[in-house]
Amino acid sequence: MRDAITNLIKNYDVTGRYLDRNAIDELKSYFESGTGRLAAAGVINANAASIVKQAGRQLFDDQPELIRPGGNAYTTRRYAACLRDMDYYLRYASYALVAGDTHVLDERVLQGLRETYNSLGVPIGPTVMGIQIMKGIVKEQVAAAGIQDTGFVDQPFDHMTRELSEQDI
Ligand SMILES: CCC1=C(C)/C(=C/C2=NC(=C\c3[nH]c(/C=C4\NC(=O)[C@H](C)[C@H]4CC)c(C)c3CCC(=O)O)/C(CCC(=O)O)=C2C)NC1=O
Repeated sequence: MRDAITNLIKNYDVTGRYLDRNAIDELKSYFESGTGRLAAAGVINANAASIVKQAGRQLFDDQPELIRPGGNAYTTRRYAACLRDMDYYLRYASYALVAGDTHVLDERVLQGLRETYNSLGVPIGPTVMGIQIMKGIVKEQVAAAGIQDTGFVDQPFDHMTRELSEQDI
């Protein structure tokens, strides 16, 4: 697992450099967004169950065929598996937000996921929609917690979206 600081130090150490102006600027921006990152983790922790529930409801309202016979989230077991996956995405997004780095997502969530989904017929498009709906909800709640610039919240959700959407070669 990596975070913004260890990642930066590793990059400088590889080439034996002192932390230069760029490094300091990068660290500054990480520390300046620290309050927001902690607020986001707090908001997610306090509301995880309702965020997942609300996002699931919105997703199935938009894509009702998912929960009809023949849909991938049809049957109680698969419906629950779908919401559980959303909960994984949210929890790991909160880790990545605090770390300021998406490495934890690559390592713990995304590795092999597309292959698993393809073999089970879990549709990627609606999964990505669910991730983006959660991003929107978290951003609203972070803004409501008094954080003005919520742009940093996008990073983990957009990273998972990009990596999941990437086409097989
Ligand atoms: C922490 C990292 C981690 C992830 C990400 C993860 C995902 C994951 N989701 C799975 C299944 C599943 N995932 C879904 C999800 C959905 N179906 C839909 O139609 C929706 C679009 C979507 C919800 C948004 C469903 C329905 C299954 C069960 C599929 C089946 O068994 O047929 C499976 C197969 C094994 C199982 O059922 O538990 C894995 C490994 N597991 C992990 O350990």
